[in-house]
Amino acid sequence: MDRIDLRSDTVSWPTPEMRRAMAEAPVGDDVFGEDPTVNRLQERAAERLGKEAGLFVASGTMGNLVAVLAHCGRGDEVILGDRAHTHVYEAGGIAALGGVHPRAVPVQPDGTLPLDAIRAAIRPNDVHFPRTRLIALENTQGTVGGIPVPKSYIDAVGALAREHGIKLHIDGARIFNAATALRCDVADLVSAADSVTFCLSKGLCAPVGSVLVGSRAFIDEARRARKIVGGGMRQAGILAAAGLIALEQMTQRLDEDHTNARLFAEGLAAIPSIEIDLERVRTNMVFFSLRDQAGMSAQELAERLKAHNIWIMARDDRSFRAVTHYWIRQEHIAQVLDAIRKELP
Ligand code: TLP
Repeated sequence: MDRIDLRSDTVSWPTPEMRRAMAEAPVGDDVFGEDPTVNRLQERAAERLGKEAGLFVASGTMGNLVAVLAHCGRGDEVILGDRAHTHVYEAGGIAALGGVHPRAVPVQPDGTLPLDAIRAAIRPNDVHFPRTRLIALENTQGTVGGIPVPKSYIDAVGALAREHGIKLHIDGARIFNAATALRCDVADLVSAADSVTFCLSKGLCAPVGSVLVGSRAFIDEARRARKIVGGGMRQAGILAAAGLIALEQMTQRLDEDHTNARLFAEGLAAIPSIEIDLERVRTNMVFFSLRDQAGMSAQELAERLKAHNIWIMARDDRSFRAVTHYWIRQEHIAQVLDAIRKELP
């Protein structure tokens, strides 16, 4: 990449190997189900996550949207986190396009939704209420710092959902980061979920795309929902070819991103005008903030760092989120720390 870009892992460029695979990918018409590369990606993704079938979609947002459309009808309700990506950053798509009512429960600092709060939010069968059809979790939970949510919790939510005849969806945009940090098998981690979306285009470096996995019957429904939102693509094997490398190879190296995030966090902790909780750096995200003595706003520091060819995202006046990925190497971390030390008192 041509800059040190820590704003997100979504900024990561495809690798040279991906570009080659894209150029050479066998293709067909995927709306006819005839693209061999898309079909292979979908099969491999389903296998890897321990589900029956997969569906290649244009983005994480589309994966979550078609999952909700496939699980719920108009007027149904989904219980989800008040700081979940689907609730906050997906333009209200589930309500706008699906007529699905969101019931938000507070996300805890550990990325979970309290079980009691979920239980209390499940509607009784009463004509006054929407029907609770779905619980949606996020793993890793981005807004609280990329915190991985453990299998024991997901299993407990799964049991609660089953008890009430409700489905469980996981927005696993960074599920491989979660599995890496928790040192567990990804299929085992999501075994209680009926459906999972994961992104190929974040830390896994593919240029475009996510995969939604679940039962064969669910994926058939999701395919219809994808068509409705205009997500039926044609020779999408060009994109899926990069996705296969993302899935097979890039999922194996995420530890490196987590190590770099930790290195960065430890370096920041040694700078007096920076406040950071090292305990909360668990995957590839580093949340930190400026103390008063920094004498400048987060936006101002972000602006100054651009002169060092470093891009970083201010969350508000004081705080930042930095995200490591394939294109951020150990030497870049040292450069960024140097630049911050130069700019801060
Ligand atoms: N997240 C982006 C921004 O939209 C905030 C980022 O930079 O982190 N689920 C989760 C947990 C996500 O973090 C994101 C993207 C999505 C879904 C949506 O994925 P895309 O951008 O592919 O629609």
